[in-house]
Amino acid sequence: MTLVLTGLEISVYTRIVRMALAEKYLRYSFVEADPFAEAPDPALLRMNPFRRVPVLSHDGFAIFETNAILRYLDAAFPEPALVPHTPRAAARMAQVMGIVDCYGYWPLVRQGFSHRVLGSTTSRWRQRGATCWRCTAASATGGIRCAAAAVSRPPARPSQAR
Ligand SMILES: N[C@@H](CCC(=O)N[C@@H](CS)C(=O)NCC(=O)O)C(=O)O
Repeated sequence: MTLVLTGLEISVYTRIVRMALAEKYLRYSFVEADPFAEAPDPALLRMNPFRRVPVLSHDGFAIFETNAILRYLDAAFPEPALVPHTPRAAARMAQVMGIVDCYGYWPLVRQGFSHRVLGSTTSRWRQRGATCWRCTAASATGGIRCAAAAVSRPPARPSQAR
């Protein structure tokens, strides 16, 4: 059984799938792909024509869209179950996921996190040569990786963020 997760280290959607895989104690390989790169990643494009991460591949079966991946994982690896068993609880879970997906991601991550932590001034934050607010690494890759490390630590107060 082979599970391969293609994603970006700092991607919140990628993180969601990683959390589900961890909850189920599943071993997987992680392949880094940057959906924001100037030149489209051909491997990512082949798996997802919308060029977004994450993509999960299970024994050659590739699936994208985080919600679909989570549903697939829960069906293919039922224990422990991620979806509540009662219809109302399951519906509430789907509702919360929909709210976060539709109304939370863009303002919190793309307009908040990307701009305040990564310092983005363009829609594609790799273009602008990221400078990490924590270590002031100047290279784009270094900055992005440093910011990723910072995500798992207590957040800085807004006034400290660059
Ligand atoms: N609806 C997709 C959204 C995934 C998504 O937006 N991923 C971001 C990274 S967190 C991405 O790939 N963005 C590329 C872009 O916006 O061009 C899902 O649920 O998986």
